[in-house]
Amino acid sequence: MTLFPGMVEAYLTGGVVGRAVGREALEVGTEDPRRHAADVHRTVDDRPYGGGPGMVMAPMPLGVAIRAARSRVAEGSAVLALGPAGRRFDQREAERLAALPGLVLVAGRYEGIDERVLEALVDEELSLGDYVLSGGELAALVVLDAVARLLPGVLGDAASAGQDSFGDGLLDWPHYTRPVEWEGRRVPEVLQGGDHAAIERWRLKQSLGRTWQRRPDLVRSRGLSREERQLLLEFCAEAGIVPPDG
Ligand code: 9D3
Repeated sequence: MTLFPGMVEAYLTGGVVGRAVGREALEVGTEDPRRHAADVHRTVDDRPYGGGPGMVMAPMPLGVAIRAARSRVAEGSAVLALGPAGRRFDQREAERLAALPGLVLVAGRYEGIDERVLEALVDEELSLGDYVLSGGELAALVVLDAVARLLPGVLGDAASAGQDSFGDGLLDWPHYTRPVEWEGRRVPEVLQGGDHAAIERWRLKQSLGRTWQRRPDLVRSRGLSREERQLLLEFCAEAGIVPPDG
């Protein structure tokens, strides 16, 4: 549900989601509330009760558009509104949504959506984080992308969603390709050899170390096995940084 269906449709012509739509692993449509407006000006917004700046998306025609969208998805689908006051969207939420038969994503514009529409027709509100966007469309596309790549048949064999950052609660290890030396910087020696156990150990150590350096919150909430703790201590000793305590 968007006042800018062209923005959403443009995104669907490329990338992983576009290919998934092309291969019919995924079906996406837009519903424009302006098309359900009753007046000659196709009005979708109005001034806020109580005064103040900006405009509010009015219950009519928004409600009709959401119901039209709902009629196009399977029973058991969720209706989600994207807005700055929503719960923070994350990978766990993406996994939960990917298990549903379908989604209606409601992208707000202006100052927001009339509260009664949220109460009556929306199951939950989602935010991307603590920064200000101009509307919900980009947020809806972010949710669509994160959920779509979890669906069977959307990613190729090579890229498995399970291997990604956050799939196991850790950030990626560093990646390198040719040349072996670029502007004086060399690819780590261990990656140039064929010792696959050593490479696996090095990658896990880098993942643990980078996650501890950049996102200690992820390490704390995930916890570490005995072997992971040992690797992280090694990383911290080599990098001269403070290891986690406990
Ligand atoms: C008056 C204060 N603003 C709230 C922080 C008003 C306002 C700002 C931005 C109202 C709507 C919007 C449009 N934003 C979204 O639709 C949005 C959003 C965002 O701004 N940040 C993070 N996630 C999201 S999801 C949708």
